[in-house]
Amino acid sequence: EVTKDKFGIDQVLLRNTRGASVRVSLHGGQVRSWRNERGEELLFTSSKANLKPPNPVRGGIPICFPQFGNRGTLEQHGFARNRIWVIDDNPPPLHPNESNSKTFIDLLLKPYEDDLKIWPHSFEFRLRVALTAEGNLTMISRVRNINCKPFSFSIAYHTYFSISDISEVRIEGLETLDYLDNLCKRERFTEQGDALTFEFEVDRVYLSSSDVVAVFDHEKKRTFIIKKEGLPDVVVWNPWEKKAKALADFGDEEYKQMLCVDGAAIEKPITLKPGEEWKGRLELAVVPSS
Ligand code: TA6
Repeated sequence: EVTKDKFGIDQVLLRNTRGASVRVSLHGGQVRSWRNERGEELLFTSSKANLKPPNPVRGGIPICFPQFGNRGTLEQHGFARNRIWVIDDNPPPLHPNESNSKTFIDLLLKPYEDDLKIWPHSFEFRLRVALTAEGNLTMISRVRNINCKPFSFSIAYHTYFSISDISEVRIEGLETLDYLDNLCKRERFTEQGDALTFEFEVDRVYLSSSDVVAVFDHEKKRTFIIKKEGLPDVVVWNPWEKKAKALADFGDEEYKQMLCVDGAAIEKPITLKPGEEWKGRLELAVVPSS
């Protein structure tokens, strides 16, 4: 159902028959909450997050579009996460197997005048957020070039997973991949052969990853499974202590309870000719693990 948050911004609550839920804000088209059927929150949001538009909200799943990072004239990670989206009442149909979820909401972002001044491309960004019967969260993005000259964009679903202890987490599915290290001028390195664990700040873009990545939370005995289509790269970020302290909207100790693992298309920006549409899909599941 649709309610308003304390700033009067619409938010949509999706709930399935088993009691799992997803809450999406029209501020940024941002998933703010994903809970399992026991009501446990699966996404991290900082206790110091600034929820007031147009601030980016530290947590949930901000959508980085049309750029990732802060190169050029656009704001950090682009404008999409800072703008008010609208509910899309008559979206063009997705092909059949995408509409299998009963509970979903379709959101739409069109360019704001001010954004057209710095990013002069007439696009439509349609986002379907769905909750499956099993409690999985799926996000389907469709970006279309309405009728202007070709444009390119990068995109990332900046997913803040809630974890029990960053030192008890490992990621499988990124072994042996090349990655760009944001902490070393985006230089290219190659991941060694076993699972990724964390003892310090990590800020990397893994390239051409497989379409499934697993994040094992040892203490909570559960694993996040990330399935993606059209999103070749995976961002992995934990600020660790020093960077977290330097961020105003990040509690000093909170870095221990979060990890960003983002389905993304960054290394090779996507180019759309007039009338062309790109589709990217992310499905998040959480399964018990020994
Ligand atoms: O790689 C992820 C990253 O680019 C980090 O460098 C850090 O800036 C993070 O995104 C968070 O960005 P934000 O603008 O949300 O503070």
